[in-house]
Amino acid sequence: MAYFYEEPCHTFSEYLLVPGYSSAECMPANVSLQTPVVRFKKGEQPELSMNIPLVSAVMQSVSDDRMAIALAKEGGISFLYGSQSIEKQAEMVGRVKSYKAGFVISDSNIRMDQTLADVLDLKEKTGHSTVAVTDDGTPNGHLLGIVTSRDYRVSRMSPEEKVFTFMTPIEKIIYAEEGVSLKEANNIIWDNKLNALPILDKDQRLAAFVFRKDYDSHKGNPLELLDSHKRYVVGAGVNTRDYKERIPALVEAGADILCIDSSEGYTEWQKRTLDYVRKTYGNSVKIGAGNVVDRDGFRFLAEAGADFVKIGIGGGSICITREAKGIGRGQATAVIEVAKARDEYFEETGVYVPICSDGGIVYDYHVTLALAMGCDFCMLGRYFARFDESPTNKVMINGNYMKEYWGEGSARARNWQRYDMGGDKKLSFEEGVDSYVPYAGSLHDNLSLTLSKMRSTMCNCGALSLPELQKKARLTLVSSVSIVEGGAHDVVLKDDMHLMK
Ligand code: RVP
Repeated sequence: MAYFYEEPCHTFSEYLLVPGYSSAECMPANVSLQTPVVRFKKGEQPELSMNIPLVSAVMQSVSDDRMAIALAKEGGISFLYGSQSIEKQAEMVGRVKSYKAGFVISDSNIRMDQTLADVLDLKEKTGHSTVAVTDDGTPNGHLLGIVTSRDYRVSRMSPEEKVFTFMTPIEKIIYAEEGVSLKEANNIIWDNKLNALPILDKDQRLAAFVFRKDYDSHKGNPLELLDSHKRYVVGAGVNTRDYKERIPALVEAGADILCIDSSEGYTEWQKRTLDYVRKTYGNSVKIGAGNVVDRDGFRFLAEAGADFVKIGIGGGSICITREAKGIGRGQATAVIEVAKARDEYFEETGVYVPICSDGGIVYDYHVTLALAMGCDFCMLGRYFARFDESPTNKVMINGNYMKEYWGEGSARARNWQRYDMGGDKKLSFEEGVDSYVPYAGSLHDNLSLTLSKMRSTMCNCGALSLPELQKKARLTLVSSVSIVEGGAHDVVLKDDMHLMK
């Protein structure tokens, strides 16, 4: 007879934290959000940790190189999506690893024979007012001039006016040569009262810009996550099919950590992939596996050598796996059980295998709940998809800005390997949807707010670190009636007054 669980499974919204004693030193400024990413032995330090417990999802609509750089600046890690060719994914890794903080590849470029109308279009599209004029209109062409908003007056000029008639030509531009340090570049900017300094290679090709505003923001990223060569840390998703080709290419490109991306991780395919990594690279290549939702799944992957184990089936905002296949488990219940299994494994073996709660984060406090329930970090898709830095289009719908967001199991992503258990490549049903999420602005602004809420909640629980939170947290299930009590109730919200007319 089938096994029946005695209790129903639960989601994050069914729990609350009950505050504990906070001493005077329990202030948000004193809270550390540092967390391990890879397995380590008792008494030793993990080889890779993060400064904030957040990673971005292995999804086309979430994690590309731009997102990876933005998140590493804040102290977290992006896992670049694997549903693309090996070459393209390795190039993305390469772009993150070769990115030099403060040196920005120009994203607004134009040719001399284009027009003022083209400049204005470009400005509208990128939101940037410094446009590089290169011989071929590419970011690395020969630099011939620069156009900023000080070079033209829309009211006095024809939109057909050619760029070369009003650009500031290269002879009048102050630039620096490749190899200059960020400090030197900023001194040039400062001494010459510039807003942007072009960096040229020895053939006078544009390599990058250094912007005055970026210098300030760079100084404002005390938690940025760097490797031993001061490059940003980046992750990459892999699958259980082409791993023998993909993994070497990603490792070669410099990926710091890999993650097997699958909706169902308790499989022989994952063990084979982990075996391959250990046989080929020993412990030098770090790789997480998943997803699982129970003790058995965790133990299987921990014993197979996973560096971290990812939890969650069917809880993602764009995920319809539960509807399509009838598999899954409430995310809170899954995290609680796997966290117990992780602790039990640690007791038995002296090896700590970090766990990641993947999907289903709706409110900022859900992250703190997941951490209190025992996970070491959370993976989020919808959350990051809303920001400027996500790879998708920003579109206006009914007067509101939205960003596109689609699941890896949707027809749009066509990432069938993830759902295909080794059989027919062309599965005929979808496990994800194509959707919009409300546009929310920059990653930095939103994340700062989320993190400050988390630190504040931790203080309410008397915890200054994540291990302390996990020890001290007291969680309670809430009844459906008390959920109503938790929102604004029995008042008429001013925004809803029109409903009373
Ligand atoms: P969310 O943060 O709730 O948007 O969930 C993101 C997670 O959803 C991903 O990390 C992944 O585990 C899962 N996902 C991605 N695509 C799909 C799908 O198409 N079903 N699910």
